[in-house]
Amino acid sequence: MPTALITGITGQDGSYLTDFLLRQGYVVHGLVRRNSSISRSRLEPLFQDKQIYEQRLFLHYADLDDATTIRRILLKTMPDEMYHLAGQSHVGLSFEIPESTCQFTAMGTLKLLEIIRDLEKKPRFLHISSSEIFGRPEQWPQAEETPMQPVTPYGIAKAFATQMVRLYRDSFGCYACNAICYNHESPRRGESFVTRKISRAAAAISLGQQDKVALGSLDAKRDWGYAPEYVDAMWRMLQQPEPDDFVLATGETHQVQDFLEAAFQSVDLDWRDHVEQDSRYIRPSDVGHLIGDSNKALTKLNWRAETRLPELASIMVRSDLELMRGTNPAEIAPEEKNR
Ligand code: G4F
Repeated sequence: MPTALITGITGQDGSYLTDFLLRQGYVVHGLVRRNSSISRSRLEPLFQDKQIYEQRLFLHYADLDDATTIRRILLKTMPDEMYHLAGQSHVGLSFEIPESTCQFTAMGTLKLLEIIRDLEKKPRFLHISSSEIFGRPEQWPQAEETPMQPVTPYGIAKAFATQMVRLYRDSFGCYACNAICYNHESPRRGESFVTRKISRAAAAISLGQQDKVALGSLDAKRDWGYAPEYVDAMWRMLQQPEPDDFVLATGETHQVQDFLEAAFQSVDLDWRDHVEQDSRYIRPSDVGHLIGDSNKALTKLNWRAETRLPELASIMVRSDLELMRGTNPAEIAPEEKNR
């Protein structure tokens, strides 16, 4: 059986990737932080499955800055593929904690690359990069070769990690790739990200549990896709004969306001009656017009994002409605604070 190791296995992408790889017949090992109080609820259904947990799915404690432990786990598990999804992923928060963001997102990736460089049996390595590396680009849409111009601490950390992956590929012969992901959302998205904040609010308001939601900039634009489709592309990347970088995006951008409109419309509400603007959610600096060009992924991976914004918003609201009514145990909300 092929074996994969995932950092960040408890997150949105980590949990979808685990589902995907288990369906493909993999043995999956996941790293979890030792001192973490993070909910593992996204993996809960798998823990309950006796055919899966501790048969084909194993968790190991390791912090990203604990190189000795990670090396030991890699030597023990000898994965064929390694998916590096872990890191501080909240862009707004990265302005408040820039040092630890860089510590985990930038240096954490470099430490993994250093460990892999020394291994006799090197796993194929995938780093989840981000559209944030393009910052305020001068080229639309952005493709793999678009210059990096990050404007947030998170984007700068991701740019460092992305460039290191390229260096280890080109200079040390590692099979190392960057999935340059644009925003990808789902019912498993953390509650502090804008789409999930909106889908939860639309559901709660329609059930009469809440009346208002406080948001920051409504005209910010993003290229939003559906997360389960993106983990499929991540896997396809590691099946290629040669390592390479790929942009994963829908090729469409929308404003936060468009997502609001679609989410509230799906429960017959007018968002204008329920949204308050709150300057606490406005960032010191935000990216420019980000829109991804995934033509290379289409040509080489035969992958394209299928789900578009109105459907995405309605999937998320429907799931939150079921969660709040207690009829959707499979998509248990992570305990994350609203920011
Ligand atoms: O949902 P967001 O926090 O996502 P953001 O900053 O684009 O980052 C996400 O996508 C990146 C690209 O894939 C990833 F690299 C990153 O790890 C993360 O997954 O914010 C989206 C936009 C921003 O412009 C923000 O200013 O929504 C705006 N916004 C407006 N009101 C808000 C809010 N964002 C948040 N989180 N909360 C609000 O109340």
